[in-house]
Amino acid sequence: MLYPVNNSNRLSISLNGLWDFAFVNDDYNPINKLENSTLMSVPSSYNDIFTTLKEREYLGLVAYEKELSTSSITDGTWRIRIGAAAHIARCYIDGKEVMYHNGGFLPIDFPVPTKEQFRLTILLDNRLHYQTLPIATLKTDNGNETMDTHFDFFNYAGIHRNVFLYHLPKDHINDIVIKTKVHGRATVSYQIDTKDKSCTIKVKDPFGTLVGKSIGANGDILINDPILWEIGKGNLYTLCVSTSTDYYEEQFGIRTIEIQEHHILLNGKKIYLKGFGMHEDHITLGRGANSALNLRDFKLLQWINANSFRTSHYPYDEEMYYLADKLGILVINEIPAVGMNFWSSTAVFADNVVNDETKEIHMSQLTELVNRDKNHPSVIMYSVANEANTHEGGAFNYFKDIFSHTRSLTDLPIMIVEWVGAKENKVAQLADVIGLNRYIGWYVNLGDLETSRNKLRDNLQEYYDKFKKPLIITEFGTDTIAGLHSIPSVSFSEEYQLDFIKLYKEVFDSLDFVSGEQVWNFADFMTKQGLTRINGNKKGVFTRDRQPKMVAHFLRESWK
Ligand code: BDP
Repeated sequence: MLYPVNNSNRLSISLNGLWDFAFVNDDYNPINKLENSTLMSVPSSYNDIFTTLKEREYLGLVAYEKELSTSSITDGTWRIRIGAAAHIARCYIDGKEVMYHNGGFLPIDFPVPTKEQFRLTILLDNRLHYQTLPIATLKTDNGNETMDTHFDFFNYAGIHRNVFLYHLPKDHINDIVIKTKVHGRATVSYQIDTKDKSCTIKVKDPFGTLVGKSIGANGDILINDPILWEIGKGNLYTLCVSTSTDYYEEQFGIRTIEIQEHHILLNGKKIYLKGFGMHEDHITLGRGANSALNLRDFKLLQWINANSFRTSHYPYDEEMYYLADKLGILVINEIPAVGMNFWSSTAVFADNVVNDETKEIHMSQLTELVNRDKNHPSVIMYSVANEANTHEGGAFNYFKDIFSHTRSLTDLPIMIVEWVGAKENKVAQLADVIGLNRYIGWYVNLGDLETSRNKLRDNLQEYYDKFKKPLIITEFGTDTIAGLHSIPSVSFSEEYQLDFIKLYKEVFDSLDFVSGEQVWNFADFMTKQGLTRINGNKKGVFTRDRQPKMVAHFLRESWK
């Protein structure tokens, strides 16, 4: 489905704001209007709005409710679109279930009736298990249901992204797929999913000048002297589609991505990624989307001279990709396959754990992700998992299918982000690019940066020697308390973060097969309570309120 817009043929109404909200039991049936409700802001996580731990760390179902009317336009179709709601959603119209969705980071889109008045209920379950992404273990402790999340971020829940009630004309355009090739000139191949096979297509260049035209639902348009999409130059073309009943404008960029030996090429030229793994994480809002905060993050990415980020560990709000398109920032787009690792000897890839059913969910979320983001020039590769137990026997068969499914969806390179050593790794040969997370000098050899230097170099070299693929160091960093200074530099101080990152950069600079460095993390972020997490993970180069730590100034200079 296309993103809701307003134009002469389409109407889109924001449903953001205050909704009725309640914590409800597992047997809750929305047949009647929600009782004893409170107000909840949409979009936001509900967790940090409340003042008791019971509500913040609640496990189970919540209900959101709103009265709506769609009788102002009686022809065509009305739909609801929720950018994302965590994690398992059931949507009801006047108490009748109309939509089920498993996947808290991807859109939910469904038709609603044309009616004077109806009640929309969204029932959300924040319980994760082995057949969800991310993975978690549900168990009973002292008679209470509890959940072990095997990932390092707070399990925020709620309606996290924009909600629209939108109207589409009869025989509307369902989808637009755009692919580009560059050969001196550029070929823009398009596919329009519409009944009107004689639709009109126009292409406008980044200045709004008409540069190509065509008729028909599929075709190629040749562009002379294309203005390429480049790092720092978000040159965007627009494909304007008119059918007998509908109109839609979709932006795209002209650029190529290739892997050549151990290099990543953008428009035929070798690139080196500089940037971060990020999180959607803010004070009070939790994982709720907000344009001001999104923009602030991009201003900081530009300030620090970063050219890229990974959507660790889940697909982000669509506005983030739109901003990356506009500003020429490269995105590694990650699916929420995180937590496939129990940090113990218990097998993850096994019958009753991460199994064929999990694989189906994993694949269907990849389909939804590529479908959503296929036309964004900023997306240069997909990451199919973060730190899965790829040394396990069962991991190869699982990921063989995940990779071949992803290849059937996209021509872009596919990455897997690894923690296991090269020797034990049974999966990385399936990838085009390997992401490596390394914490030598932090989780091991803490405080001993000299030993860490050699270990890190050997570690990366082993990866390259075995797989001969481009390597991006997708995570490296230290927990750092803003304002804590120490001479000599010791763990948790701003000096130690600086020394650690300097050392890693020296090692990367000496190895030709390293194609990028993404510091962990862009900003401090909330996690579950834990002995090594003092009010969250403090590996940010920026604080949670987006102010620089000392290392930010060093990165800004060296990424110039
Ligand atoms: C890696 C994870 C990341 C964590 C990070 C850390 O990929 O999600 O936050 O380590 O420990 O294992 O800070």
